[in-house]
Amino acid sequence: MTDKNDVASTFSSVKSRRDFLRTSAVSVIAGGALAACGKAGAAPSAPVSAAPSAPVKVPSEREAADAMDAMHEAGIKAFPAKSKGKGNQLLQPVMDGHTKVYKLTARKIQWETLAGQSVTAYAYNDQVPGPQIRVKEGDKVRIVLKNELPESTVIHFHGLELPNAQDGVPFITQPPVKPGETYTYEFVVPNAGSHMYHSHHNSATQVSLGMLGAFIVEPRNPQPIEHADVDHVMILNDGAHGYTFNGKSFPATEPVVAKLGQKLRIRFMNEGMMIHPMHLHGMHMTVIAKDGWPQPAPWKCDTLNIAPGERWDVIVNCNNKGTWAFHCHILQHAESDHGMFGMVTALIVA
Ligand SMILES: [Cu+2]
Repeated sequence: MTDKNDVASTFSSVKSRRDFLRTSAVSVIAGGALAACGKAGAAPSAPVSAAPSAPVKVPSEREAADAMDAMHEAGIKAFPAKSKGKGNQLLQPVMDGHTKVYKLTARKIQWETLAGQSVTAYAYNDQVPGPQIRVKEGDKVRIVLKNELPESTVIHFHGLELPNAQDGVPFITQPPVKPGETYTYEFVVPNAGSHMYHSHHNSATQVSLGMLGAFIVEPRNPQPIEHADVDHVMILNDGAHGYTFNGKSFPATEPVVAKLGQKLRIRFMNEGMMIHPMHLHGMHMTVIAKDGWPQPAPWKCDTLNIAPGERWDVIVNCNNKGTWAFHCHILQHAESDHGMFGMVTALIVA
């Protein structure tokens, strides 16, 4: 049962949803995501010890419920909210003979995870995630990294089975790329699949701040099951920027959109440091590949755990019309008493 004190404390913790979203990212950095969602962390700017000069009106249970519901509704109504900057944009190569040349500049920028909520980011080409590199098995590629960060960095091509010298690990395969320096990687693209590129230097900080991107290798001979009408890359992160999909937090996350009857391919990639069981409402997912490798037999699920470093490719037959919630099922990553935030988006089948 809820007594009057509980109702009063719930109501007093219900500051604005905007205040909550502003404080939640900071709390995640401090490792206190739970606190951000709970009453203690929701309103750090409101000292509880301040003595009110006027008597406080204790709201009714119904008033408290209405106040909470209004914030939940506001979050949903705001989706998909506009914010500055879009990551994971396809990067077109410059051709040098038969070699595809991709230029990546690492720079410190300000990045919006939500409208009006700027965070410090380390970004490739001013995007979080960095631009999407999409090549074919057997392509010759050259990646030119220019480091404009205030610290050294490198690029590791996560999942690609490269010659050792191109593996991008400081003091194992190469020296760190110092601020102001440029470093070139060059290789023939080996194994197909949904891969990633990211920093492998001071990586808990640098990857958390945005030094990451999708490196997708299309196979020369695709399997019939992987033909899809819509191809959606979803990069999960949970570091300095809070809980994000493709560098954005709900309600600024991008919806996944497909037409009724279409086949949707989702490429989940986890660049964070926590597991995220991704749950889709309304339709199941057919898992076709793990870390770029085709599964011996496709299998079905509606909740798929994506561990740090993993990539999972799934196909969704979009046969159920509607707007379907699509979120991480560690609920503290997705919802609080202030409404949905972080790792939430929707699959819209129209
Ligand atoms: Cu999660």
